[in-house]
Amino acid sequence: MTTNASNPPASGSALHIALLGNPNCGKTALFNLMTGARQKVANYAGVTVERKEGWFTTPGGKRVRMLDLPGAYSLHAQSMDEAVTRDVLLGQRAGEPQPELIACVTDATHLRLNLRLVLEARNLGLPMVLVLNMSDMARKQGIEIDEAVLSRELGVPVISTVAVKADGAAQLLRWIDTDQLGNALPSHSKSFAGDAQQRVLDLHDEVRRILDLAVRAPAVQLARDDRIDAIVLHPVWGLVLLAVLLFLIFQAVFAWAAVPMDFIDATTASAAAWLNAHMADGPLRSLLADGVIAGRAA
Ligand SMILES: Nc1nc2c(ncn2[C@@H]2O[C@H](COP(=O)(O)OP(=O)(O)OP(=O)(O)O)[C@@H](O)[C@H]2O)c(=O)[nH]1
Ligand SMILES: [Mg+2]
Repeated sequence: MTTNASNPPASGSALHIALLGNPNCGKTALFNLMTGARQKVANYAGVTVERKEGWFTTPGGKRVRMLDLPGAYSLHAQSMDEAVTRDVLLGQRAGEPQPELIACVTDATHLRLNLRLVLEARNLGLPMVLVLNMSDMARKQGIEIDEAVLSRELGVPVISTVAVKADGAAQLLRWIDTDQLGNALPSHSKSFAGDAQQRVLDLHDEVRRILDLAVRAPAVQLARDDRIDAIVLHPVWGLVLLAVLLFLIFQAVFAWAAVPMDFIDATTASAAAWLNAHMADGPLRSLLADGVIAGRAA
């Protein structure tokens, strides 16, 4: 599908921004808010992953091309969506220019989860701004984020947005108008090497350190997050939990699904039998019993 309100500006004549972020943090809402109807939606070549590009001119007259990247939890890709996102950011996807600025969008009410991707993205060495989206929800929940401290600790500019409010991207637009890309080059970074488990633990420690300095959340939420982290990140209990979840998924697909399947089989068989008993033989009965009912059951 293609929506088109005018033609996109030629590559090179506009600032090329990519929206990166965890699934559900509000990237598409922000993308829609900023680009309006000036969008082109297609698939990335050779994969069934949606590619959304849009364009707009800022109040200060800067032309922008914006890419709404598929949601990702990590740049160490586990899914096709994450692989596309990683490749675009690295400039390794054919026909796709490397973005000039990453707008790393986070759900401000779930920074503990969202900052892991931010820390990974910072290591790419591209200009980057951290977007604290859902800042309305964070305020309502009593979460106080010190943007200056967060910016100092991450080494990138920090901007708040509310993607579901008409002027919710005003701060981001102002930043694009007034700031230089050079100011968004991460002033420092930290690499997270080692095996997957060590990397997750190191990321978790760094996120915790930064949040301790920059965020004050109601004690109840912190205690709850700590309890969850203590279990899912535990070297033994985390693996046990994963095994239990995989077992439950397996059971749901292969055992529990038999109950509704048997029910559907029995219902359709009795409906077909009822039709056979109550309708005169002929093409209509065959159509209903062998076509419509049997077809619904298949
Ligand atoms: N209150 C509030 N809701 C928001 C905000 N931004 C997004 N939402 C809502 O959050 C939900 C998820 O937003 P999306 O834009 O679909 O999230 P996404 O990051 O594109 O998700 P994926 O495409 O799955 O990666 C939607 O219901 C939005 O309306 C915000 O700033 N404040
Ligand atoms: Mg989206």
